[in-house]
Amino acid sequence: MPIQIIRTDITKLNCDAIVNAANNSLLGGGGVDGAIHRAAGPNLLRECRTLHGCETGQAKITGAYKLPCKYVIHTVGPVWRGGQNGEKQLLESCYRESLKLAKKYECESVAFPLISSGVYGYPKDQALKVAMDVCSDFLLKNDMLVNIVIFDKAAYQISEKLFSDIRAYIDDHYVDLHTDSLYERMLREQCSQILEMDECVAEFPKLAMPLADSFQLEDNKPSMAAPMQAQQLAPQMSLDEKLGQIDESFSQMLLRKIDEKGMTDAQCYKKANVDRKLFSKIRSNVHYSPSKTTAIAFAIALELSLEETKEMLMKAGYALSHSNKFDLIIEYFIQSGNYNIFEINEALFMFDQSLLGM
Ligand code: AR6
Repeated sequence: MPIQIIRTDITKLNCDAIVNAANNSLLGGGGVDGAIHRAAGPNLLRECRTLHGCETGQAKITGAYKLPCKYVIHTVGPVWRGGQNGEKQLLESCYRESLKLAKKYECESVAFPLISSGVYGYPKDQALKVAMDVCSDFLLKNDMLVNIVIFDKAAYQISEKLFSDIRAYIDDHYVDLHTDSLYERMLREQCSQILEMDECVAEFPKLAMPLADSFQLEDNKPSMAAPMQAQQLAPQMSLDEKLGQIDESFSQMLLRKIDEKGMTDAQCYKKANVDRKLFSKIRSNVHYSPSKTTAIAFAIALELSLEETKEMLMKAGYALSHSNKFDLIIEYFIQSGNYNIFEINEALFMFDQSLLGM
């Protein structure tokens, strides 16, 4: 199952376990710890007293009392002291140990705050990267829905360079749209070719027909590769004939590409941040219509070029346009050869767009 980045108050989440960014005493404090204890009520503190604290990088589990979840996993993140004092390893351990406990208690869903990134001062972008890396690693071998909760977006930034590169890409291509986009140019060129051909047929029908004939196959069916003008000139096909020529579907293309790339199904859907059940539905239904975010997630997992991505999207009935930020961000990442879905999702999140996968 996939990772979701969500912006909410973790105490409101109705998943199997939420993780608390606690301190070594496990006896409560400020930040998310304070919020969890307030929402759970005094019985949580009573149980925490029986645990006799917790080492940094380790985790312990309790009931959730008045919280909507079933369990609270308490973990103690490192205090940031410049990054050269084992902070990263300790923070990784917090996520790993918490996930281990969640698995042991058969949790199907878990939610993490960005541990250490508040009072303990761990830089938020680096804290998020650690969370993403450890959780995605865990999900390669385990099934669980992992929520990473970002509480205060204002304080959280993806790297400034990435942010400004994406910003610049969006700005450049919005300009494109207002002047002369590739799509508009192609459309105009095609229209003028058809117009030219129509005029030609009207004025010199005998000259035009051999050209059209050269694109005919037996039974008067036009070749799929024949240019549009010739298809226009071919005799009308019946609906049955047209349906007989139906193109490869999204699902068929996806499975073909998985084979071509030498991936297993699991490698692909995990890399796409897509749920196993959803993948099975796509696999078993040739005509499955995925959401646009799911279709793009697969294109990213398969590391398709921009052209291939567009082809795959078209099969699901979608396009990438230059008139919305979401599409431009996707295009930016593909053009830069960056197929890290979690980084793409961080960027989409920063620009208030829907995330990939699921
Ligand atoms: N829901 C989700 N995330 C939250 C919430 C919430 N309700 N409240 C805060 N955050 P912090 P730490 C985010 O300071 O850095 C406590 O006093 C917050 O924006 O809670 O690990 C403990 O007792 C930040 O990104 O935890 C320890 O003494 C993240 O949660 C110490 O703080 C973690 O911030 C632990 O410090």
